[in-house]
Amino acid sequence: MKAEFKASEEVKYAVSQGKPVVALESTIISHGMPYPKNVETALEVEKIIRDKGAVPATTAIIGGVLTAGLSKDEIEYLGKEGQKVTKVSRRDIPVICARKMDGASTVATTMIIANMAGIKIFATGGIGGVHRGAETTFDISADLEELAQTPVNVVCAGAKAILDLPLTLEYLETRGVTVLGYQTDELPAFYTRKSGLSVDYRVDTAKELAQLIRTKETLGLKGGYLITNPIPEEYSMDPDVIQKAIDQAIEESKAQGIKGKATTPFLLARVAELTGGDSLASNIRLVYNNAALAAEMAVEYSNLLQNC
Ligand code: PSU
Ligand code: MN
Repeated sequence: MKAEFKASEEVKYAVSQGKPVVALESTIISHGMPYPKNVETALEVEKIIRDKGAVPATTAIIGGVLTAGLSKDEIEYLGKEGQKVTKVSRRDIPVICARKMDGASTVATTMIIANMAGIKIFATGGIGGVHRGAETTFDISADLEELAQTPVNVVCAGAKAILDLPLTLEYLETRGVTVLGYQTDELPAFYTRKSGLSVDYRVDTAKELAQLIRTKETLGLKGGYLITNPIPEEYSMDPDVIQKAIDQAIEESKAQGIKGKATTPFLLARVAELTGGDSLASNIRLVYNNAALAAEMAVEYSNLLQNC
């Protein structure tokens, strides 16, 4: 075992027995939501996963160790520190580990940690993608590259319209990432159920999602699926309200010269402010919804393992 990697006893045992496990990221806690809602949400997500019969494995870098399965105290710490914790994507990992620092895991880093732990399914809110204006800024999230190479399957609510959604889909296609829609033909756009864009394949049951994962594994194909799960109707937002807030946040980020890894956290925080907390409430609900689907998939996936 690598000195820079650790799974909690509970996670290690569950994986070794082929029991259902769901990985969770921590940048959503430290950089994606304000304290204390972030901590409340992270703990509730773990509970939802347990209630469905799976083991949650929230991930982060703690004192230079890539960790799968955080304690309550560690989650509380990351939530309180917020933006002071380093946001760690793939390129940051070796330096943060070597310097024995703490770090919050993005989708890309969570996939890497989950893979080391043997976890196949991961639930989050939204993934990073191709930013608007990427044709000049080259701002494309490392999350997309990770989906192309690391065999962890990510359940999300689509991508926020802070991104260029058509370009994000094009990029995923080029890199061989299959985009699935859970009970939908249309790519969900995070706060809203619709984007006007199509997913690659619609899948109606958690059982079929688990089967698709197994088939990809037996074929020996690299990377994970992106499973998009629309926000429940009752929590979705007015598309005009959210679009206006996003447009304004992007204008402000340009005016203030926000760049690189600061861009996504800046836009997330500004959109939440501009919508007066409404977007945060939706954000929390869609994360719960994704956690529940991921747990159902993990249970189905575990059943497939036991039967073969
Ligand atoms: N999108 C969201 N919420 C988030 C993020 C993205 O709607 O919390 C976070 C995730 O951790 C994601 C990261 O992996 O931002 C992407 O950052 P970047 O665009 O810098 O790769
Ligand atoms: Mn970026």
